[in-house]
Order: sequence, then structure tokens, then C-alpha cells
Amino acid sequence: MNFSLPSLPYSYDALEPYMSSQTLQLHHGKHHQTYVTNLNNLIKDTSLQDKTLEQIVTQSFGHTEYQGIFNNSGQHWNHQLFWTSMQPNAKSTLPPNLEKRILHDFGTIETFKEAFLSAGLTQFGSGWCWLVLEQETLKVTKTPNGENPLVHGQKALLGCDVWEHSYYLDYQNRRADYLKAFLDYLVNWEAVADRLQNSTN
Ligand code: MN3
Repeated sequence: MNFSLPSLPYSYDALEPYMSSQTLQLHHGKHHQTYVTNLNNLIKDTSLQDKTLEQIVTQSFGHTEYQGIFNNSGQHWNHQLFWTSMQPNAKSTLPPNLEKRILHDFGTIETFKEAFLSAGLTQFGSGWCWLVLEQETLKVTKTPNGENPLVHGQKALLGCDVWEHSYYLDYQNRRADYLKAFLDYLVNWEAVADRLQNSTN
């Protein structure tokens, strides 16, 4: 299988001023493209070359000899979720099914947002913070580098990239400001609610 860089579901300047065109061009056009190119090169002539992306991620995880394949396949998977977790002119209101579950598992929307922000802020170095469904419970988690909820048996509903390449041009070292802008102005809550719906069917 040969993987390719998916097109963004919006233009490079569509998320301004919260995520600049320059950041998206580099992040999608260079960083994500590099993960895809590396992945295709690394799986060639290995036992993983005909597997699906999800199989490659889960089957390479924890195996030293497949570390490079894991890093690049994980990042390809993570970025696909990340791009489709955002939208221009995002609404701040949550769809009823998602709001209900968040209130049930976190108490308030604010408590959930604070937990998500805290996970992103305390992820030391590069990584991701997530809203996941584990069994029947919503949880906020964080992972280093290219690791993701898939390898922990969780369903990823929302993921935010906290590698410096994701925010440094727009926010410099202010990761908290980036995470706040992501939660308040960029998240496509309809997409998150759809993932929840599909995970509980
Ligand atoms: Mn990235």
C-alpha cells in the first residue's frame, strides 16, 4: 500500500488568525508530507507493506526494529485526525449528544476544557493531547511524539498537536494560548460528535 498526503478540507488561510497560512503550509505541506514519504519508504519490502494504516500503527508499536515505521505511521494517522478536527468559523456550541456525554463524565464543559488544556501544557516536549472514549467513558489523555489512543485501545474523538511546529510561528512559546485558541475557535465539534456517535453504535 502506498499512502498519500490527504488534502485539507479547507484552504491554507482559512483558519486565520488562529492558525496562520504559513503554519499550515509548513505543517501540512512539509511536516505531514515528510511523514507520508518516510512511511512509504520504510514499509517497502517489509511484512507491513500491505497492511492498513491502523494495522501498521498498532503492529509496529513497541517494537524497536519498527520504531521508524511507528513514528511515521502514527504521525500520519494523528495528522489526518487533527486536520479533520478543525474548521473555519467553528461554532462554540457542542452538539447535544457530545455535550451530554461531556457533562456526564467531566461535570462541566469548562472542566473538560481545563483538563484538555492542562494535558497539552504538561506534555513535556513533543506530543499530543486527546479526548478519547475508553470503554464507555470519556477521558482526556496525552501521548509523547507520534503515540496515539489507537495503541491504547481507545477511540480518539479529538486530538491536538502540541509539537512546536504546530504553534511556534503563531504563538512562539505560548502553548497555552495556542491550546485556548484551538478549543475556542478551531475545533469542529460536529466532527467530534460524529466520532462519538460512530464509536458508540
Ligand atoms: Mn504536526
